[in-house]
Amino acid sequence: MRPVIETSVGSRQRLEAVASRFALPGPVVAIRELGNGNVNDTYLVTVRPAGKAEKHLVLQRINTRVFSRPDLVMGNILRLGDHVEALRRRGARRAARRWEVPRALPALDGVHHWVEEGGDVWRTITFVEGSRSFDTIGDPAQAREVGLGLGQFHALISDLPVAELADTLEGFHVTPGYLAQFQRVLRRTAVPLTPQAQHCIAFIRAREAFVSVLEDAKAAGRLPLRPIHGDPKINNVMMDVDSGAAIALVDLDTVKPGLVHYDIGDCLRSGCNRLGEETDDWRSVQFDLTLCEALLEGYGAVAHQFLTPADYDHLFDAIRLIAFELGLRFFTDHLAGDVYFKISRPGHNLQRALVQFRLTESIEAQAPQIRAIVERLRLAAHAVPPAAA
Ligand code: GN1
Ligand code: MG
Repeated sequence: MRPVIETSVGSRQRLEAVASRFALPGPVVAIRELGNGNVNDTYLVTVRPAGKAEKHLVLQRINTRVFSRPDLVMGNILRLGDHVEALRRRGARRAARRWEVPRALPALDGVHHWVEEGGDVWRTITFVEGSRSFDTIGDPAQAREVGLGLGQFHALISDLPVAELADTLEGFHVTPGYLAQFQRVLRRTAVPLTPQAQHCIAFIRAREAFVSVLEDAKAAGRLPLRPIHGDPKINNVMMDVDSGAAIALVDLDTVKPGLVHYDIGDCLRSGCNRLGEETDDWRSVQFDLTLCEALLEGYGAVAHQFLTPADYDHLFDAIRLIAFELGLRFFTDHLAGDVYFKISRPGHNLQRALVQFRLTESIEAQAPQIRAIVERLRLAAHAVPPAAA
C-alpha cells in the first residue's frame, strides 16, 4: 500500500525519508499532520510491524529558532523517561491508573534526534495508543481528570533533581523578561497602532508592578525550583478514549527546572476558558469557576503530597499571571512581526492576545471566588490523614 502523505511542510518523499532515519518497528503506511502546535511541526506516523497491529509514532521537526539546543531538549526527555522507568522498576508509585511517558526513539546512528541536510532537526517519539486530547474541557469530571493528570506528572518527577535537567529555554515563564522584551519591541515599532493594539498596551502598563510576583517569591526562597512540564495546556493532556481518564502528558520539550506554578497557571488558563484560546469571539471569554474548582481538586488530590503552604499562597497569583503572560507574549510577537508563534492569518497573534487579556480580566474580577477555591483546596489537603498522603 502507498503511504498517504501530503502536508504543508514537506512532500511525502521527504517525510518518509526523515521517518526512515529512525529505528521504526515496521514500514511506514501513513503520515499525517498532527495537532496544532504553535512552535514545532508535528506528524503522526503509522507503521505496520510484520504480523502485528499498526502502531503510531510522533515525528516532529524541532523549531530551532526557539529551541537552540535540541540535543539538550532530547537529553531532558530521556532523563525524564529513565527516571519514571526507574521508579516503576523499583515498584515505587505503583500505578493505580494507566500512566505513560512518551519515549524518544533512537535514530539509526543511535542519537535521539536527526539533523537533516539544511539543518532541520527531527525526532521521533512514541504515541500514546488509545488516547485523544481536547482543545476545550467539556465538563467538571473532565476538568478533574486533567488536574489529576498534571498532579500525577508532577508527583512522578518531584524527586528528579533539577540539577539533572538542562535549562533548554532560558527565561521561559519568567514574566519580567517578557515585559522587558515587550518594551524593547514597542520602542522600535514604527507602524501606527490600531485601537486594539492600544488597548493591549494600556492593559499591560496597568499590570507592570504585578509581573514579578512569582519571580520575587522564587528569589526570596519561598518557591523552590522543581522539574516542570512547562506547557501543560489541556490539549497536551492525553485522555483514554474509552474511560476518559488522563493517561499521559505529551509535548515534553519544555520539561526543565521551573516553578510548578507556571504549570498550574498554564493548565488553568487553558482549561477554564470554555471558548478555547483560538476563539475570535474574545469579548465573550470568561474564566469558568466550576471547571477551575474541579481541575484544582483533581490536581490537589495528588499534589497535596508535595505542595507547601507557600505554594498555596501563590496559586491565585499563578492563575492570574500565566494567562496575562501568554497575552503579553502573543502581543509582543504581533508587534515584532510574528516571529515566534506560527500564525494562519495576519492579526492572529493580536487576537490570541486579546483572548488571554480578557481571560485575565475575568480572573481578576473573580479573585475572591478563586481565592476561596484555593483555601478549600488547602483545607482538603490538611484533611488527608498522613498515612494516605
Ligand atoms: C506554544 O507550540 P505549543 O502550542 O506546544 C508555547 C507555549 C504556549 C502555547 C500557547 C515553547 O506551545 O508556551 O503556552 O504555544 N510553547 C513555547 O498555545 O513557547
Ligand atoms: Mg509545547
